[in-house]
Amino acid sequence: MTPEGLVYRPELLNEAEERALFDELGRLDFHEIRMRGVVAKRAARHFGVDYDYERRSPVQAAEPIPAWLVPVRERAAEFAGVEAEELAEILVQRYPPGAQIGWHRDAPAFGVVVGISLGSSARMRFRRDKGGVRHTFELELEPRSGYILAGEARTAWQHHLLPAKALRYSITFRTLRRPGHARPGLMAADPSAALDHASAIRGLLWIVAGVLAAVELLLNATAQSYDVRTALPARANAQASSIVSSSPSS
Ligand SMILES: O=C(O)CCC(=O)C(=O)O
Repeated sequence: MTPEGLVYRPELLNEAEERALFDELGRLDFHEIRMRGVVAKRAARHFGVDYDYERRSPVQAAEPIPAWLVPVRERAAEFAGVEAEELAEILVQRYPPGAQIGWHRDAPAFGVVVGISLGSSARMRFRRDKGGVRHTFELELEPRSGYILAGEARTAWQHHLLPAKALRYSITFRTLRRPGHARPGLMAADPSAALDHASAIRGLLWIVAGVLAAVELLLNATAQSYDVRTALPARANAQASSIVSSSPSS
């Protein structure tokens, strides 16, 4: 089952473009990725918007996009049908042999994801549980290829990459799910925003239901200890009725 919203395009870049990018990437100073105290084998660099791996959230004001990435972002934007500026977050990752990325969905603050692969090919796996059934899908990310994660591929499916066999680089562009950063048409086509609102409302309803249930329990407990008609404690009411029943009838 192919995830809805997943688009794959081989040869998004040509070989000359890949070679030029490889030179730039070879000069780039990559930063370590640390999650819960563990340093990942792959390394990263963020442009446009920074990212906090511990909190899984974007942080504004990262380094500006370098000139050599501008045409690549334009190509990615053209591929995804968005304006280049909408691809506000750019993540460049270096996967040495053996480096991988675990199962995850991209942070909800991001919208559409466009990925570009360079160097070694990589196997990207998808999984989703629906109606008690596990669905899976696999995609070979060839060098110079591009992919889009939108719709369910972005929100309902998780993905991960198997360990790289040789050096691989990926450049990932992401829109931000904030008004003014994503085109209205794209936001409408991406159901993940609506899904997030729906789950927030569902969560709120569960809290309200919980509070109501607690109030009902409290009222029941109060009604059991007190005679609601006389507001006397139940024991006092029992004593009162036994006094009434034991008194001689006239
Ligand atoms: O390297 C890739 O193409 C995938 C990157 C990815 O899944 C991520 O950074 O969330």
